[in-house]
Amino acid sequence: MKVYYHDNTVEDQRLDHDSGAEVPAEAIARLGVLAYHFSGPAALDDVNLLAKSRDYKNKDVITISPVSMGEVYEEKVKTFYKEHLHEDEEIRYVVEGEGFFDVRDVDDRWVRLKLDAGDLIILPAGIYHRFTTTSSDYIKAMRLFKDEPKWTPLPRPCDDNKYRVDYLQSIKAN
Ligand code: KMT
Ligand code: NI
Repeated sequence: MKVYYHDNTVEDQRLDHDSGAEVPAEAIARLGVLAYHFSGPAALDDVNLLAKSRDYKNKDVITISPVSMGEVYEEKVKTFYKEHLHEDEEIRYVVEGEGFFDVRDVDDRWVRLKLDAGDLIILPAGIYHRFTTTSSDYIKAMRLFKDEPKWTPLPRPCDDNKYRVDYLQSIKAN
């Protein structure tokens, strides 16, 4: 997983937007973001174990591409890229293809995580983030969720949201 500061230019969201400044793994961990890589024959078992250990019971697989989505693809990709938070963890495992997750750091800078096949990310509840496909326009991702998924995206600003407040509190000591 490659992690770097976004260059903050607004042209095509699917380009790399690599500012050239890498972000170390510790900095990501301080934001409460967890990153793993599971590949090889036991990869799915490893994903299932992790899901089980965090009490995740359900999953689905989504393919985001012009071929699978047809004409709503462009619209969907724009929606995923709107800054938001969730009141629950967001776990994503990349089965095939690639994608970018952008998360806000403590100074409100965009940190871009490039996920390739085998990469798994856990975004904590309350973190502002967004997602986009890359210029390859293809990702097949597993989405893991608990019994009752609360994946409604709450658009920024929602700074008074309890999960936002709790999240900021939780990373304070880091
Ligand atoms: C999200 O919350 O932005 C998504 O689930 C993106 C699609 S999964 C790669
Ligand atoms: Ni999200």
